[in-house]
Amino acid sequence: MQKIFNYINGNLVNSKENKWLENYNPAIGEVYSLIPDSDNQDVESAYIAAQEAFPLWSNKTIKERSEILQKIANLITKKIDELSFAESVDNGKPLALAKKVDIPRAATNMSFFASAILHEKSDAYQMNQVAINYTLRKPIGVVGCISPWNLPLYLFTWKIAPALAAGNTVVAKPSEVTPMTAYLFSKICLEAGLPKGVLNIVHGLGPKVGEAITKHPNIKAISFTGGTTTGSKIAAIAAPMFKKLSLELGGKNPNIVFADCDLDKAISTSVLSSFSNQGQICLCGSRIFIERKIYKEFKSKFLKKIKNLTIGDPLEKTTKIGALVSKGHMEKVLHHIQVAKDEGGILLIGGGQYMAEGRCQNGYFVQPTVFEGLSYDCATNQEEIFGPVVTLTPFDYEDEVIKYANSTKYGLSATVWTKDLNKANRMSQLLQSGIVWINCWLVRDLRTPFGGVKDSGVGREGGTYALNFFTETTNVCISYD
Ligand code: TXE
Repeated sequence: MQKIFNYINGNLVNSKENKWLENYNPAIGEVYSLIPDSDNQDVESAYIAAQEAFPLWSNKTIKERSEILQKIANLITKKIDELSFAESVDNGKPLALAKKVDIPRAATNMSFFASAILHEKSDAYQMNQVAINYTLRKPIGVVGCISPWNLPLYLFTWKIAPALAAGNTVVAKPSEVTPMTAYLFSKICLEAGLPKGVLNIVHGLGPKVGEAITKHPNIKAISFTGGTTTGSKIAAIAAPMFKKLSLELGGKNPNIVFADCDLDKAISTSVLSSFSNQGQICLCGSRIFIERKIYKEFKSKFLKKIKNLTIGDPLEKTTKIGALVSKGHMEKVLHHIQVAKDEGGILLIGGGQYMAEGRCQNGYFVQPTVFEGLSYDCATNQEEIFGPVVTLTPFDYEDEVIKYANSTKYGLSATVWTKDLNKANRMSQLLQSGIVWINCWLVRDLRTPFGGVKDSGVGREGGTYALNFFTETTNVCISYD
């Protein structure tokens, strides 16, 4: 059985207690590797290594740091086949998706921040005849990065890249459900010559490893992406310790389709925003609100497209819908489908587990599922399902759909389909959302602020926002006389 190791102080090591956790291939429902079941002792070793590496790493020139991070980016690109395959096997996502989105984006995360630091500038404030102020941005020290299972290497590098680029050293924890590409990433760091201790990766369970990172008195900043419940636990521990926190949490995003939109584009993009990565993206638009005039047309064309989606073996080229990440998660999604039925939802397509044949007969597949006839405030339309389940709801007026859209506790992203720019601007003002996409979905410029309002999180990632998060500002005031 293949073993995954922690990456501490430049070495690939087992956990101190020599305990292991099983890692599943969700498309076939079988254990295929073991990961260290680490605990606070391993986090402590990682912390010590990171602390010792901090003076060396933070004192490197920006150019030196940039070059090493760029080397890591190049190696990710060179190993795209190996990494995409590993991501697909570990997570259940279609290999084609991993190769098109996850792994290229992981490389881009590294190269984006490798070059971003070359262009950073600080502020200056003139006080005529009195003084001049300028700001220094200093790395924080040892920081913690905790990432989820839905976009494993993509979100892992999204945190690590700005943390390292800004001169910090890192103790990182990938999801125990999808640890493989983080392990391969540690080998890439060794190959790229990243100095020992600069990045340390501790594998294991959230309540053991994640919590030990959060509680560590000398890890001064935590960047977390994952569930809202976990986010609130982390905030409860970190806030009294005055740690910097960036929390990217859940979503229940509205996808609003007005009658004056480009309907074909709205429909084909809505298929993607509903079911990409089996609906396991925090940005998926799981509540689709359609202006009543075009409701029937949208529904019939949307369902027709969904019928053509190929479900099954993630390694097959034609597969569009792979396996859910775990048995537990599949059961959670199936439970939500039952709740929707109990709430009186009318099932339009899907509605259950998909039983694949052959190699994947024991895999964790769920059919793309669409309901209508549910009220905007029922549990199905309020709770994050994080699977291939969406609802269709008609509306007549702008203020009505704003009420529906803003009714959940979440506020991560929203999509609006209309050709009327004034309407688009009005909606953007009124939507309680960190991100609004007009006539598109998941178009990402890495310089833009990324994050949510309400229970979708605290803080923004991306570009300067991330580099600011991973640094502390000192204002220097120099008197003129
Ligand atoms: O997330 P968790 P899970 C949502 C989605 C999903 C739910 C739970 O609704 O069904 O969250 O998923 C670590 N202290 N999203 O269970 O538990 C954990 O080991 C510190 C939304 O995977 O939040 C993992 O590394 N860390 C989402 C990471 O936190 C802890 C993406 C995320 O795990 C911890 C994924 C603790 N007490 C799930 N407990 C998004 N918004 O992108 C766990 N962890």
